[in-house]
Amino acid sequence: MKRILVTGALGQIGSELVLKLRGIYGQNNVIASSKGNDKDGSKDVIDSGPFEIVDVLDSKQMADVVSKYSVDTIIHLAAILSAIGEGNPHLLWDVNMNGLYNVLEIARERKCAVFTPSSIAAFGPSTPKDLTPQETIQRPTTIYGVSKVAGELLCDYYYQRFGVDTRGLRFPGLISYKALPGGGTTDYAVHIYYDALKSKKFICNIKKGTKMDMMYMPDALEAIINLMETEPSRLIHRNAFNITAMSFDPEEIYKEIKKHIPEFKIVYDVDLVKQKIAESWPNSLDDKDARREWGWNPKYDLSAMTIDMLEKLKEKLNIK
Ligand code: AKB
Repeated sequence: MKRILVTGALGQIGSELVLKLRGIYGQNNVIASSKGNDKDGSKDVIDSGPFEIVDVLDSKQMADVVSKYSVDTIIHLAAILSAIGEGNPHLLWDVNMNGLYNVLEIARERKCAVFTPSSIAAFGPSTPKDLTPQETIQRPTTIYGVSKVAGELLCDYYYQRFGVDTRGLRFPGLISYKALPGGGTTDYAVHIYYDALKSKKFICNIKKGTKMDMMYMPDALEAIINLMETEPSRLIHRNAFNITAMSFDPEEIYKEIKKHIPEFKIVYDVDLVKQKIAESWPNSLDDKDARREWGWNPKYDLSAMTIDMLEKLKEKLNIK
């Protein structure tokens, strides 16, 4: 990776990834792009290096930016998440599939490498739930999951048919303090930290006992960079590596936060759409292929993440 274009650069992952990439590859070698420039917390991304307005559905606009900066790698993060997608499946299909198709076509023409996130959503109710294998049944029941499976296959196809260097990871729920997640099912695991600090009470929209895989953002950023820097001959599962760092249900994260904020309370008001999605996903993934093929090794478990999240959020929210 020498000249990197990041789409969706003001989102939950992008707003942290761009700054990290600029620190490693040089400020002017990482081009942040987004459909708009008015998201909270986006100032440091926009001010610290090149920023371009790019709608991933406008292939000419994207191709112009790729040639203007001689981009060799596209990290394609612009996408709609699971819960929002169930509210507007047509929009999700358009953005997630046509956006990816445009990225792959530009990558084919201009010989770029491509990173695309997949998700635990690529699995469904008939997938083995515990230690879900790398290769197993994938029959998702959400439009987001359908787009993720199709995306994994499309990226494999572009590698096999056209030699595009496509790579990807099946991310679990990502927890971070900089930008809020944008409408996923796992978002509760971010909001719980904000509410623990702000009001000491959290209304949880996912049922007790519903386990999902999760990861702290610093590990997710390392994963993207390590995967993209791996010698290609080592990669067997290019576009769909299972990765996880922890698996918990709402009670477990609540109890972990309560160790630091004893007066913290949780109540449940389950969102039926999100609950159905959560129940269709695995409890925990088996990520041994990622560990073997490119050295995946997360640093944060639930306890280490909670200490760091509370410390960083207190600073951000100016809470003593
Ligand atoms: C979501 O909940 O939709 C995402 C994901 C697991 O892909 N965080």
